[in-house]
Amino acid sequence: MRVTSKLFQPLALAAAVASFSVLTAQAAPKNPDPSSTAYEGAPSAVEPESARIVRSPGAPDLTDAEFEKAKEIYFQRCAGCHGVLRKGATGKPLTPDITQERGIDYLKAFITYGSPAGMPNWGTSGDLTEDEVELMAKYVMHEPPQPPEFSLADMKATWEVIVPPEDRPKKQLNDLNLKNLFSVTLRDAGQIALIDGDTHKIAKIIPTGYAVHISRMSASGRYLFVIGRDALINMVDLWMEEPDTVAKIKVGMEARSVETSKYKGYEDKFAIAGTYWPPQFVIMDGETLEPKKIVGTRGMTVDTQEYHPEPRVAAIVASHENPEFIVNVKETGKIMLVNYEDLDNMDITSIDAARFLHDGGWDSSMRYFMTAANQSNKIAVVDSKDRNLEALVDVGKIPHPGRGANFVDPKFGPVWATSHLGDHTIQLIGTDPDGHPDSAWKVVRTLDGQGGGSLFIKTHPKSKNLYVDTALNPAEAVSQSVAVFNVDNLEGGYEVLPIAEWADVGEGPKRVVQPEYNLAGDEVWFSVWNAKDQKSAIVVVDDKTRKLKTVIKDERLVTPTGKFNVYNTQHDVY
Ligand code: DHE
Repeated sequence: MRVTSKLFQPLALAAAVASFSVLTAQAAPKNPDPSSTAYEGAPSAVEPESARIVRSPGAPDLTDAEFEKAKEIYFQRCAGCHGVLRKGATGKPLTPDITQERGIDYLKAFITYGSPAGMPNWGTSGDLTEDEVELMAKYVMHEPPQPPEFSLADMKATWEVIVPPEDRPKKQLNDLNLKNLFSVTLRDAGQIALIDGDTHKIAKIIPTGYAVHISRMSASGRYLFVIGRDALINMVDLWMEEPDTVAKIKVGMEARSVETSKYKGYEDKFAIAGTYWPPQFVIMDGETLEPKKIVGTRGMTVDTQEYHPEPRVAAIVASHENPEFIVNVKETGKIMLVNYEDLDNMDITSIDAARFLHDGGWDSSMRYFMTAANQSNKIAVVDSKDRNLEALVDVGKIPHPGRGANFVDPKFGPVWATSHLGDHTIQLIGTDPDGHPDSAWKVVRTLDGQGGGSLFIKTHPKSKNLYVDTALNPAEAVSQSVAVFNVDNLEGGYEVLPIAEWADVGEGPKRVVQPEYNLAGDEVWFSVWNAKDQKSAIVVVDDKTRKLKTVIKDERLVTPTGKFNVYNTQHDVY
């Protein structure tokens, strides 16, 4: 096995040897020692790139070029769910012992058609060609290559302060209504669009990391933090005449989460980012992104207490009750309470929850962090005040709440709700142990939604509507519409809003994803997420009438997915 791309430099020799994958040239290797045959091809008249063959026992041979291409596709498309080391998380494990037993035809069919449990239909959607599907089926039968680590020095080498804090504005210099500004992920463009929530016009496009993922706000509402899947963080100053990046840093190879300190006295002081690879998180200066402290997450799993080499960092929230970040460690199923008062004598409390921790958000009191342990079909509830696990609540199949939705159930009082990737239900969990002790930390109600494949659910304190997307449902009619419930009449069922039809963007897969409210809570925005070379849009719905208000269309809106209203994100309103 040999890894040649710049990102994934040659591996630990031991790993290559252990894998028994041998990269050979067609000519005999000049050195028969297996540890070096893993890296060296013998001189040959044949163009080396085309001649090298990657071999793993039991897997179909691949040329070096094929292996490189498959590796690139894997890291772009598959690693997010199945893991860099392919040990599985949101997706199933894909280690050679399993994939070789399944066989090439089974793998090809699975990649082509997907599954109702959330595996995308890479073939029939047109994302991968037939040849690419076959290549990927062969690739996952090989030993996974392991990328290198990423140290403080590596981070510092990428760190850039473009405008130092002393040169930044002392007050807001633009006319934007910042509280109603939206940061919109333009996933495949590697950009965000700042969209004015009052005029529905794009105020600015800012280049960010590759396959940019989420935006989060600093406690003051001045700085916007954006993280790409390539672990590049852009820190945008919204006070500048034209908001722009004032600092950036790459914190690893692959990441999904960024957050900033929100505890009283620590506003805008620290930022934190968690990485999928390497499995670690880093605390940074909140004004410059200078990396201060890296903490690894490798360790034992919560249930079988086995060592896991790749426990990735999923959602991170900033506690309002203590000077802490709450960090979800996906594969070990542990939630870390990371105190940032003293980075040299760091106090980290590890809470045993369940595998595989993914996304989540606060209850309405902002004391309890409600987070999905998705493959365990549970919601873990962390009491951020008493700093312990309050409950583990059994829910439906593969909960995926985003940050969830808080509202008052007419019968059971304050609840937090999640939808599911693996089934059609929406479940409401009581969150008021003092006022409604009988309902607390129990599923008090189960609603039937449109179908599985739901990613996000949303309401607003001023709204009576609960919106549920079904972006990954295999049925077009379902993935292109949303269900909306009246929270005062939950037995009344749901209305379907044909969001993609309203967008009228023409051909394409057009998944409708992630409801997000404006500041006033009277508009809700949906992304109509089409393929990169097709038209996408944002559909704005009047929350009171549930009718179309406007469609934001602009050729710069390439693959919009997440939308983050500045005020709602800053204040955890959902
Ligand atoms: Fe996300 C949040 C991980 C695929 C859009 N996504 C998150 C969070 C994690 C995560 C850990 C929580 C961050 C936090 O709160 O700190 N997402 C992953 C994956 O591992 C996964 C499954 C596969 C991958 O390869 O990345 C994945 N995510 C997607 C998408 O395909 C989505 C739909 C489109 C996109 O832009 O890539 C997507 N993820 C989002 C959005 C949020 C998010 C919009 C934030 C929701 C919010 O309301 O806060």
